[in-house]
Amino acid sequence: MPADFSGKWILETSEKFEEYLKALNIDFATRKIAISLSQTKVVTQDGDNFDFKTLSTFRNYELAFTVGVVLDEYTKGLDNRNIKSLVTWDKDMLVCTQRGEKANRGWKHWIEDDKLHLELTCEDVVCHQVFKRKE
Ligand code: 1AG
Repeated sequence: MPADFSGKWILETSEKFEEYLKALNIDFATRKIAISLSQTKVVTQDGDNFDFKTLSTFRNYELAFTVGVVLDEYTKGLDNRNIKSLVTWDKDMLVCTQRGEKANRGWKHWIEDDKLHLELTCEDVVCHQVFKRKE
């Protein structure tokens, strides 16, 4: 059975998020808002087709992708960059490489003990977020 990411997840812990935002050149004021937010992930999964919605009171972000298919992603409302994203499986982990202006950019999602983990990487910064199931 492949990992099941679907459901509603709420942010529980976030490490190095502000450093990650800095690496993306997000300005001071926006960073202060962003780090104070509660984030919810709403994930739907149908085989290798995924839809990740990241919701907050400030901004929302949606990413729909198919594993193994390169996607032109525009990070609207985040750092507003155009990137080429490719998500692949590494065992039960979703691994995304985001090619563009920023070096070493990408993310990983995995499930461990019924928690959703997200590692966001940009340059030499790795941010680690953990989400717990909502209701
Ligand atoms: C992502 O996750 C990132 C989703 O692709 C959003 C999480 C963090 C924000 C990243 C960059 C922030 C840039 C500017 C800050 C402004 C607003 C913050 C709003 C945060 C809620 C949207 C990978 C995966 C699929 O879950 O998307």
